Amino acid sequence: MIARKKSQVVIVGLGYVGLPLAILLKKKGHLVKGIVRNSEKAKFISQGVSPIKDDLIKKELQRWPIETSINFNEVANSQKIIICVPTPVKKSNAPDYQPLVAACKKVGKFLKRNSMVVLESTVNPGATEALVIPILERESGLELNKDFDVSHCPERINPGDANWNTENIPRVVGSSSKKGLKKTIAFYRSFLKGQVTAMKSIKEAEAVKIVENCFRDINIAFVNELAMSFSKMGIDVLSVINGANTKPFAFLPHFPGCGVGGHCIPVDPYYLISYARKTGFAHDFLKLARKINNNMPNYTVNLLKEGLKDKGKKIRKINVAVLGLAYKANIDDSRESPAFEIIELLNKNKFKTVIYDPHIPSKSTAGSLNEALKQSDAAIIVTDHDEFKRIKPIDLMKNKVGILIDGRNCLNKDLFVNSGIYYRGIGR
Ligand code: SAJ
Repeated sequence: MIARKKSQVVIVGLGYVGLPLAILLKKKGHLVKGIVRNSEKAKFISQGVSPIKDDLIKKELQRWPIETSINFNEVANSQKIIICVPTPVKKSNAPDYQPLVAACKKVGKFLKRNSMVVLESTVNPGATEALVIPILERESGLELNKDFDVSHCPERINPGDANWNTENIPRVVGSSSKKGLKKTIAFYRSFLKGQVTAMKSIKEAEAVKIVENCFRDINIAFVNELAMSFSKMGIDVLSVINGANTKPFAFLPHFPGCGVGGHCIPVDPYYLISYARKTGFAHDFLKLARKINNNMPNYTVNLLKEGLKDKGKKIRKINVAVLGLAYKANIDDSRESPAFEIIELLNKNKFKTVIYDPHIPSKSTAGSLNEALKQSDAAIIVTDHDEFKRIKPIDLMKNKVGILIDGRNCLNKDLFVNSGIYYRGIGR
């Protein structure tokens, strides 16, 4: 039986979502073309050089290089176009759809009849129908559901996760028509191992992703508030959360920290807040959770100031080692990381900062942990990288670092307190 020639798939945006997706499709025998904004990045990816530091992606891309360019004309040679461009927020926390609008305009220009366009980027409920589809119709002169279909299959990539990946993460799909839904689900099921679930509409698929991440943000805010409250009661919040987690049902542990970073959790709630506002609804609870989480960098710096006061030290001429820039452990992604606000607050308070992140040497001002500690009187752990979890009291004592603020509660408090080091965690 002659194997059916797999049609070409174009992936617009080869970042932490689009690149693993392109590699997987190529591995499964699809003809794949990538489109990016930067010609140098296009050259590297075509040569099998990954712009993403992830070791697995690096290895796989070497084996399956993706032909990539900055031209959208490849859309004209493909019937499947998957859009994976960033959807950040502006300084005002309003959604920034500029990259998405630009991509849709260029896809529309080359869109052909019988095409399937899938949006994987995270957007607020209603955005695909209000923004993406009108641009595609206007630029292509084609008619939705007659000449082309549009679906939303929200990305669920978890950077740095060794267990869940593009191939096995379950997905949901919402489409502009029953025909489009059937086609899109069949396509995704042809290369994914994870379950693909049909939603009743595009809006439902958009809402699923936003709800997943709002759920996480409010639960983190809950434990951050507990941490600030229990700290005044002399209760170790980490021990209480772990105690509550012995309940085998109806409890999902989250952990307090010096802030909530990344391109998803601190961003996605604003998508829902801003869209709901347009429909006349105020998400007070989501806004309060964002306010609590956004205040954690300030709370963390105040713990340091309290420590200095307790030890009778003046703030002036105090050097602080800021350990970690990445928004979560063992990755090199610092988007929306609380580290930047902590550094800004330290500088505003006249502290001098020494920055070290083993995964982001380019933005570090010290070349090693010991070099950072040697120059410092105090240290704040912002990211629980494995290297920092191995810090021992002696590492601080030999460098005369007398104060440790553990912004990720990743060290054994008693070990440091019993060594005479002033230790404060978040809620312990
Ligand atoms: N954080 C806390 N306390 C927690 C969990 C996280 O303070 O209990 C902080 C982290 O330090 C980090 C931020 O929140 O700064 C985000 O952490 P995250 O583990 O949620 O990491 P992300 O942003 O990579 O989240 C992704 C999300 N995946 C997608 O959006 C597709 C999210 O939906 C997943 O729940 C999350 O991975 C996961 O479960 O690891």
